[in-house]
Amino acid sequence: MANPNESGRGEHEWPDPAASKAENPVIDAFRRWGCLEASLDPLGLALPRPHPELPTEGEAAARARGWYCGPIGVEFMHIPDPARRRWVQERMERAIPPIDAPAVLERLVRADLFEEVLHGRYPGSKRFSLEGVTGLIPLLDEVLETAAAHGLEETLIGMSHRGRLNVMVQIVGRSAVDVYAGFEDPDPKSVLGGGDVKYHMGATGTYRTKDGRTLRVKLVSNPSHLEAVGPVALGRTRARQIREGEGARGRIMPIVLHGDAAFAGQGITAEALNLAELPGYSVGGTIHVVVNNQLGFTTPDREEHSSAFSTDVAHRLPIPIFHVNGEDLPALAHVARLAAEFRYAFDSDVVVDLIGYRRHGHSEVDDPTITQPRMYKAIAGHPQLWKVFAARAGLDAGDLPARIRAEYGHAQEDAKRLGARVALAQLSDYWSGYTGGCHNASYELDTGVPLEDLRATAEGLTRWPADFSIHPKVAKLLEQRAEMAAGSRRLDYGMAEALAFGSLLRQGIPIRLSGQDSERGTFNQRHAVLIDAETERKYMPLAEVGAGLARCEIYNSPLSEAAVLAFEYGFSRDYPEALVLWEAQFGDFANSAQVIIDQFLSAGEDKWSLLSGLVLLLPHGYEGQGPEHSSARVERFMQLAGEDNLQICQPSTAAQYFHLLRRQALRRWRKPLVVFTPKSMLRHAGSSSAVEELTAGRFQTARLDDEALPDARRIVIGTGKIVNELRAERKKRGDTRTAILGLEQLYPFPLTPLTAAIKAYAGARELVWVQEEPKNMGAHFYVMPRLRTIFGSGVTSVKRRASASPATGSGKAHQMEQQALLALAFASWAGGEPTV
Ligand SMILES: Cc1ncc(C[n+]2csc(CCOP(=O)(O)OP(=O)(O)O)c2C)c(N)n1
Repeated sequence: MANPNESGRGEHEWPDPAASKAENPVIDAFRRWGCLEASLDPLGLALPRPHPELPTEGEAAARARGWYCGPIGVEFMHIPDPARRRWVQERMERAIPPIDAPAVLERLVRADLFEEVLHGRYPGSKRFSLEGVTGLIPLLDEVLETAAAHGLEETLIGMSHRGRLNVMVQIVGRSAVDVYAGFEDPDPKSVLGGGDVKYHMGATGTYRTKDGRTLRVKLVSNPSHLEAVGPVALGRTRARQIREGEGARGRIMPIVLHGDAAFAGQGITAEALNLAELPGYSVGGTIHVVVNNQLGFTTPDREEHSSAFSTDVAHRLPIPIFHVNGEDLPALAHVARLAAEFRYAFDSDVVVDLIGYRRHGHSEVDDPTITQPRMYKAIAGHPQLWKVFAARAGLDAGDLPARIRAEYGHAQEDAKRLGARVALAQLSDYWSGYTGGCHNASYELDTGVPLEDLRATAEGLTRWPADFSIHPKVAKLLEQRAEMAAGSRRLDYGMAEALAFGSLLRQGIPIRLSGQDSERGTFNQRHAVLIDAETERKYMPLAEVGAGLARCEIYNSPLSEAAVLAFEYGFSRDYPEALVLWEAQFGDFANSAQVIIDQFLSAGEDKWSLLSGLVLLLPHGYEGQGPEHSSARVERFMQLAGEDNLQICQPSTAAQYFHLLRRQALRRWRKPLVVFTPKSMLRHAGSSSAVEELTAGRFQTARLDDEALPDARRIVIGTGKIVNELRAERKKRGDTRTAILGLEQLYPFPLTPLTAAIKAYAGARELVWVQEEPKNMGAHFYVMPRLRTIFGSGVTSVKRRASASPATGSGKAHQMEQQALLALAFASWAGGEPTV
């Protein structure tokens, strides 16, 4: 069931205070600063940074230097919990264990030669080679082996371009033939205008541990926008863990790989790290690996971050950060083991900074000697990692390289003959009942709920436990909600939403909603989670609306948009049966998550054939609250609309909102739904509904006029709040010649019902589109040609004049504009296009 009481930050036990007492100050200094003098750069170009507090003389210093300034540098003294610090310390202050050198050598040969064969066979192709950091493969091997020993059964990997193809083969378990086939680019006609480049595609497969266990591996589809995929992987993991139930955090673990420049530079990294310990988002710890080649395209790391390491952003968490020389294989394996052990010991994130170099240019078509001549001179004389390792370990690779080179060579020839694209990712079974593609009328269904069920739901929604001290204002609100269900008061949006959620939970459909202040609701409208007035204990009425309910999770999110929306998108990807919603505080703030909207929600199906039924609740409407609290940027969503990729709706009544939410959950068509939600209209009489409107019917994509106006000469069409304002204005004017229609679904455009609604007014000579937004915003550009198709030349529009900013900052100016807008909407004029 919902878990508002789940423990979060600040609940750690610190069992042994004695462990934090001051020890030998010399050793302590190395624990704190030793990483700065560690020997981390395989090229030997990045000099250690001598620290004044690190003594150079003495037995204790020599011992501590051996532990903390060798091939591993660790940052852990910022962790407040002495038990965690001691855990790291104990494992650092001993010798690095030996490794199975022949086995590691084979893995390195495979990783290096996979790239070498690609380089030879597809010269000039971009592949974002792993060479220089091929130690990543044995590192991941060790993480997976260690985690498997702790019960891991599945991992979800989020990563960008660097080494992705190599990881697909060595870790995800896809065949080299499948991956090389991407370079052949066969059957281009099948992906005209769609698909994605090969180093962004997702993949699923199986990893085999040395003792014969198999792990499911899911490599998450990734857009070019660096770091965006990390929180998507976390949301997917959380969904998979919930599906699996008890103990699943041990069985399913995410691994997120980062580039050094991107980890330091992208804001979403900080947002995503911040999710680690929050009850609504935690996944029992993520293994982060920074695949650090000391460069970001042409830019050296000293120009990428102000801090000594690219990983400093991770200091925000009480977790260890291990830096390791990427060519020291025993050290690398040790760090990988420690990372996985730490995750399992403390349910915690952990960061490994794997430091290597980049053998070629950023992509293989780029010449790096132009910008890093010194570094690339060193790289030119630096052998591949497998050769370095074989020499150091005193191993003779024998015919292994020749065999593996031949193996990959044959794979490439097979790929050439294949002549077809290979689907590297398979959807999980739970997607089998759902469909994407273009809309089909057969997907539609009635979404009403019998009155008895609504009343039973409402009963659960409006009571609270005997020992719960309810805030008097909330008690009053719940009383009013009870009246709404009883039929003695009209329903508002808050109750319509609660009844939609409650009725779905009773039907076995899980709900997950997160957003800033979403438990109470920014506009004091939701009250999905009640707070005890004495103890601040949380109580969620939705969890009490019946027996055997589906799971309900409603969370206040942290004050982030990009990572939280990415997380919820990820969650929706692995929970198609659930209604998953993300709410922006005000619609404008969704801007901060635009990458996720563009790259995943809008384009995910086109690029990767992946569906999502995520709902975005975006408060929208012009109410004199200023430029950043007015517009959810309708225009941006309209511009993204194509191939029925999204649903974009603005329900203007409580009942419409109820049916829209239920439609989203009950249909088998899974498409993201963008809902422009009201603010002042939340409790407005004009948008209220009778409870009976919830008992039958479905969401109306075009809202008809409540008044019969058979002689209407004009039709005014709008969407959202303005429709209610137009109706009030019509009443004030005693106008009987103007019919008012609401466009409740902007996309997919409801051509058939809207045409029927318009054609019903046979005497209408004018059709006027009215919007609150300026001419260059809102749905104007999108709607006008469509209305002309239906109505012909008599279509005009009323809107604010084109503007650089969405709205005025003055409440009074807003009122003047709004009055002018309504006046123009009712002024009969022909041809011109007045603006306010
Ligand atoms: C948000 C974003 N900005 C810019 C780019 C263009 N870009 C692609 S890779 C790259 C360099 C990334 O460096 P790093 O994170 O260190 O990874 P590396 O390629 O070195 O492995 C850049 C700037 C991008 N893909 N995404």
